[in-house]
Amino acid sequence: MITLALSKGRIFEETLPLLRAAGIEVLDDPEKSRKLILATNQPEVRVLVVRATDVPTYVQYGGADLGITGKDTLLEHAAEWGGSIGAAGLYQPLDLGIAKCRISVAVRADFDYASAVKQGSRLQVATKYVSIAREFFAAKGVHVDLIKLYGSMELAPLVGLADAIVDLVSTGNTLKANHLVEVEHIMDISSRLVVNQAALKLKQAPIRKIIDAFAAAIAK
Ligand code: PRT
Ligand code: MG
Repeated sequence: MITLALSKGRIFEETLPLLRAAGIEVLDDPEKSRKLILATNQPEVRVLVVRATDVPTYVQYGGADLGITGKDTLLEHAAEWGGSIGAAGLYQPLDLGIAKCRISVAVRADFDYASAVKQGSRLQVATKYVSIAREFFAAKGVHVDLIKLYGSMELAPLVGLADAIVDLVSTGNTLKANHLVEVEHIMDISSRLVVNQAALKLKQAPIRKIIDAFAAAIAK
């Protein structure tokens, strides 16, 4: 059996065409079904529906052989393992180029970020991406207090919880709707295929087949 961990929503939707290219059709719609293990047209392939942030954990511990996860999530997970995905027993063979966005610093439109940085002020920064944020501001030499949040980061500057946020931005509509502006582009994000290193050895042929089919599909 080959088990693939996916999160609902954009990653699931954007993975379906890649699965199809590998000859795999998922037989249930995770938005409609309450099942957490979805069968596919291939009796030897199944899909687990997990929280986006849990995908690397499932793959690391062998609950799934493969998974698809955002670079954001992967970097934060790797940071818990000394910054290396290899140390977490993960192998990252492919950038799938799906669920693209960027990770940015944003502030209230009336906050003078440039002056605050220039003056060497200590910034309060709210984020789910504590490792990415810590590394970014350390490299810039900006002193920050990081405030860990699990969602709706955009709210923090509006209620005085933080001066700035580090969050994912795609269209920019969420920032705009909350009167926030992007002041730094930290990095581009896309989703990656991750594979359990031990599974790759034990189930080499079927896993390679999936990796190769995904690679061929994204090269088109
Ligand atoms: O929702 P849950 O807490 O379970 O987990 P999650 O939010 O991590 O999952 P999900 O499915 O929302 O996101 C999974 C992955 O999709 C992320 O890890 C990213 O790699 C990728 N992705 C791509 C995005 C976005 N684009 C995105 N725009 N993830 C989140 N957003 C959010 C962003 O956080 C912000 O709140 O959308 C909002 C901004 O969108 P715009 O278009 O208004 O700029
Ligand atoms: Mg979400």
